[in-house]
Amino acid sequence: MDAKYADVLTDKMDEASLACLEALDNERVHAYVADAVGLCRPDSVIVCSDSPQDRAGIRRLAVENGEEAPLAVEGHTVHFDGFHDQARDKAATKYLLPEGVSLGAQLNATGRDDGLREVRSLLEGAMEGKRLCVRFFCLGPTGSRFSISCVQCTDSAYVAHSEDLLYRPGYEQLKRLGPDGEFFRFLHSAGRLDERNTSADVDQRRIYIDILEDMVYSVNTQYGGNTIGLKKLALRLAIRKADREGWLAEHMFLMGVRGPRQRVTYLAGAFPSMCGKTSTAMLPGERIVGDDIAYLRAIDGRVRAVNVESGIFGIVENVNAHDDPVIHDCLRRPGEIIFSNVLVAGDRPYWLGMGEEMPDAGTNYSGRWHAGKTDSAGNPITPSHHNARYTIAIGALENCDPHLDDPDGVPVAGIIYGGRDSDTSVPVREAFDWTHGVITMGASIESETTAATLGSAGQRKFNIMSNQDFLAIGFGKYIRNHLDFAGKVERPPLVFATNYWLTGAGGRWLNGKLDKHVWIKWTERRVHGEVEAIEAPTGLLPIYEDLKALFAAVLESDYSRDDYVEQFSIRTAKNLEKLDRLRDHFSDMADLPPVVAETLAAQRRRLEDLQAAKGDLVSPFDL
Ligand code: SPV
Ligand code: MN
Repeated sequence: MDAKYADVLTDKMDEASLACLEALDNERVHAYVADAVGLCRPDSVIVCSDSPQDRAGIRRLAVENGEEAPLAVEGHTVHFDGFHDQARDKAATKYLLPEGVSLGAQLNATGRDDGLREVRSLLEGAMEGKRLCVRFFCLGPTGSRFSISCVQCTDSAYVAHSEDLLYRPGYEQLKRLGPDGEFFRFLHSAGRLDERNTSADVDQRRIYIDILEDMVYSVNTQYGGNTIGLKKLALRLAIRKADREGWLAEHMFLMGVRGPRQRVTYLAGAFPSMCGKTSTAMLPGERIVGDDIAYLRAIDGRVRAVNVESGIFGIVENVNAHDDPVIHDCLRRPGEIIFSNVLVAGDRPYWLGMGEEMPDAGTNYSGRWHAGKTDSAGNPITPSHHNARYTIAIGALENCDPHLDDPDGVPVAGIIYGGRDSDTSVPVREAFDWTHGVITMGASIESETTAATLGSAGQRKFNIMSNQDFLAIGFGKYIRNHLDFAGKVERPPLVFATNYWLTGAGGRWLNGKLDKHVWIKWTERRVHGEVEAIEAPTGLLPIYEDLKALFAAVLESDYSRDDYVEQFSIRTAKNLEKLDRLRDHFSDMADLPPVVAETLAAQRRRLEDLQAAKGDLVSPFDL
């Protein structure tokens, strides 16, 4: 190691850590760690390899630091984030733009020089009295064309521990890459801690993404979505890399769906946060590859995809034995699990919708909690936070797909776009073709907001491919990349749109939570051309008899004709209103190809013709 880095580092770490760092023949890694240490001034530094001992050390440190506390079941711990630090902070997340670069008006950005000065001054001395952990991970399977190496420096052992569960170890991978190996970098400090060990200065929370250096800074926050660098922060960097290299980095689950004759068909699905993405990926009897982020590449004429992660940072609310049996079972067994922002009583975790009675007192994200406790504005404090989560390795699930770590990924036969839409779209439909699907389904996802980000829930917002929060390139360019992607393969995946959230009169849900399993099975049958469909203005709809047969086979339930008509009637007026809203959504996007406007205009004509002929609500039997 060059003397100028060794000077900064030698006094801070033991011989094992120093040797671990020196064994990486990559000057940029040394420079990065030395810069982080010089800036944040930790008391000590620990450098972790992929060894089980080093990983166990991080787990112990999280408890010693008081960032996690053991629970009654072996391997389970709980972590709390601060009261005002419970979700992704979109307003404080900004791209640092070099002079002369623009990402379009929609992206939250600030000048690079000023931004760096600001965030680095917040990080200055932020680790005094603390230990900095240096960790190496790999996005995607190791030893694969999908792999991206990452180096994380954080003063939070909770963050480092979470990453251990969520990502593949990457020390050996980076070592193999040699002196020129490229990597993403993350520097995080929880900042000054209060008496509960949570970030004290959340009003000074900053998450800044330096696109020039593939580096992310995060300070004065602990919530995973703001701090687990490899998650959405890396996704932002990966979207830029994918744009440069001609592949796609997506906010998608990946799952293998079983069909007749032992067949397994792989589907990817993009849903905004809290819209049923994880529970779809974990449907009982199917096989999960991933629940949150996927990279898709055209390889030998086919779309192949990997799970970028190897664990799940999932929402625990409403996980119960009836609706999500696979994960519910896993959350009760001994094994490594971090629960965050749940209610803890008698060393047991409790969450809303778990199907058990809640204790009326315990510890939660507000500290000591009792039923009826209110916040400073007089609003009730829920026992567990709506965005409370669990962190596990996917391998802990009984239905983990055997190809999880396959360096070539899995072949993707269908892509599903989901959203939270109470009044417009049918529960499932198929696009006429790739272009129709990308434009009217993926790029047009409109979803009601949830507790996964700060701000009020329940407002209708567009969310391009469910990836809009993370887009680091112009929206128009991103949509164009999707359209062009089909040209790289012989047969693009079929495209579907689902909506689990449709309501009828009086706001009543039209579907049960398990119905999604039928929609997913229907898409699998369509991929193989085994069921026919009905042509509607917005896409292809299932035929009643096929759904009836699937409801009987999958859920052992009777699907009535009335339910079908109510759920699959085309709401022409509502769909036309959505097209009006879409006009604004697309209006200020630069770089959109003309096919976008043409496709939307054709959809409008079809809807207007149907409305003129048959009215505002048209039964699928009248199409
Ligand atoms: C999401 O909100 O989409 C998540 C969790 O998957 S976070 O890490 O906050 O992005
Ligand atoms: Mn997500």
